[in-house]
Amino acid sequence: MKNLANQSNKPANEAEMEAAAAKKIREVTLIYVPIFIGGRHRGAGMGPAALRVAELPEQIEKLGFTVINEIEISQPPAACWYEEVTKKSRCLPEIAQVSEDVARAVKDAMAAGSIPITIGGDHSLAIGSISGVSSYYRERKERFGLLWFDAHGDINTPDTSYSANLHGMPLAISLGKGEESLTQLCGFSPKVEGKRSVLIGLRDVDPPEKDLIRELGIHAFTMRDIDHLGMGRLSELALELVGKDISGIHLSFDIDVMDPEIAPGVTTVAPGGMSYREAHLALTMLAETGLVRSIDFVELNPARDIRNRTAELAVDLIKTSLGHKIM
Ligand SMILES: [Mn+2]
Repeated sequence: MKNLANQSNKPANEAEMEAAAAKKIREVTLIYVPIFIGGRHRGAGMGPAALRVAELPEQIEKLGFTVINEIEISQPPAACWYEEVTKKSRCLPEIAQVSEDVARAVKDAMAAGSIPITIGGDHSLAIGSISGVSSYYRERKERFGLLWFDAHGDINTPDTSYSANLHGMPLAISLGKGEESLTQLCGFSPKVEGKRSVLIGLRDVDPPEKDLIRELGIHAFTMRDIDHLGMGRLSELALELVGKDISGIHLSFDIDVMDPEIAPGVTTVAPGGMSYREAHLALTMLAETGLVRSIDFVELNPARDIRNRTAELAVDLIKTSLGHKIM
């Protein structure tokens, strides 16, 4: 005879998952930010166009979401980018301007009840998107966690950066370290705490970045950890570490975390990256929490891509982040 008690008592996490799915937001705002002045290759500016060629909005709608708005935030004239680098942060006022615009757009999209997906462009746009996300939760006296997929630490400061490129600094800035005009965006700092921040996929980290990761108490999983633990176990750990007392998770996904064999269309190539299956498993498990409330997808560089393959991969990964499943 069947155990009826077991049938009515679903495992707690399954019940929680169903509840999360029931209240799931079904609206998306796409915020295109074709910015390249935070990095060192113009091609990053073509990322949004390549994702539209790969039918990003249409694919999102096929999942049952409504794209309620598509916004483009353009970067100021890029004269700063051609000047000889004499400062510690290249194009600082220009990026501060873009960050302010991105922060406002992201916060407005969340307040309107949609999931903002900010499409890069280089990773400096996360300075703005995380500011917008953080302002949104701050006004509601709620907390959020940060999952940052990247081959690199992105946690340099003006004093440690070799290149002065701001796309190597957005995580540091979000945690309150760096140029004041950026850390103080929206009038407060830090935007997120180290203990609620998890880095995944690291394999190219500068020595001062390692020090700052430790100092700020950020949870960091390298490719070695992925190989050793497996992505399933690692994702469970990451989702525990990001916090229990949070209302949402911000996903900041740098496409260079993927192995360059399958994602050649990036600026800062680092061999030995995540496989197609590892990335989809991590993002599926993240989506199953029902907590994904805001997303960045950055650093696609179509000038380095092969037949838009990396853009198509990015569209697949965005769909999985929104909850697309095999079954
Ligand atoms: Mn990055």
